[in-house]
Amino acid sequence: MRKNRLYFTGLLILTLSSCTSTPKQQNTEVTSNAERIILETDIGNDVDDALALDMLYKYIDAGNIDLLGIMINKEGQYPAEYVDIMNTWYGYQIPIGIIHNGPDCENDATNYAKAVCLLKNENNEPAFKRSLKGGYDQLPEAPALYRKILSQQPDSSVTVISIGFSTNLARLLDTPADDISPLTGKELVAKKVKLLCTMGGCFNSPDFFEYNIVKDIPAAKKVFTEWPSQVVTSPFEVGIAINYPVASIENDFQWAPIHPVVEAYKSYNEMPYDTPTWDLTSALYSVEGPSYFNVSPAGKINVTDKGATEFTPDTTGNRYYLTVDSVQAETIKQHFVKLISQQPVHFNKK
Ligand SMILES: [Ca+2]
Repeated sequence: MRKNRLYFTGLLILTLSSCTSTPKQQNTEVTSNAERIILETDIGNDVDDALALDMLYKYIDAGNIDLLGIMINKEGQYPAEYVDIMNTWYGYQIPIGIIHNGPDCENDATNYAKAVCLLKNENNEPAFKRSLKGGYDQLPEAPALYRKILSQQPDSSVTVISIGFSTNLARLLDTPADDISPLTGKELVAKKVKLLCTMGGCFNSPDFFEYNIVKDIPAAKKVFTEWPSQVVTSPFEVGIAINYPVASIENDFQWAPIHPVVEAYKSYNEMPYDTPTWDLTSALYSVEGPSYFNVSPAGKINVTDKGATEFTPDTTGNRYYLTVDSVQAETIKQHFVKLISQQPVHFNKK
């Protein structure tokens, strides 16, 4: 397995684009009860980000969420270009924020985002349509886009799903008041965000240093300590207990001549392989709530200098982590397969 999701002490162990109608502005379609979501992702590193993003488009399709923005914390052209492909393929135009001078992760895994972007059809044309006209490095940086989006939302209404590094979130907290908002980043988050749900950490072994934490330890320390809202994290041990089955990838997508998540999956690792659902579990909790999981008592989460995560129960704390038993894991797996293998609302074979 190529995943670099887990570190032990000091050592890494761990167009065919035939589907889309004209991209739509989702805001015209969501219900008033839709959860307001911003995704923070290192898409292009591990393929679970692509699966999690698929889930969010399906939740938009169902009217469950309003996806306000997709913030990327993996640097480079291809993560943003892949998100543009995903937006286009699923028929939505979600604003994209990018990162400059982020953690170095280019060689941590096969960059499936790049692989999908470079795919060609039988006419040697790009296999998937884009909506943007290139210039992916000119997209707004995530902290600025967060400020713009958050300032326009009702108070205590936004959920941030963070399934990558904490870099953008830490930078957001440090932003000063500006023309967009008289509030600092931390004040803006305190006013507008009701929940941060992360995929990160590990609570069943003190010697495990989980990838999302260890790639930017200072940022993770800052976010787990200073982020004003409630924080719920789905740790390493949850996602690795729930494997998305390769049988679904091979059999459940026959309705799509070519699919940007299936192509990502096939390029990420040597087929056939099942894949842990780390990032999917965070998306699930954020949108559908705690019923699929066991939730820890209230407490505090400390990130150590080496990148371990320590939980201390504290009735005055507002940090929580998730666990699952084997029955819950199976139920969640079946739910993921059903959700991800369904056709998008805007899928069009023509
Ligand atoms: Ca991720």
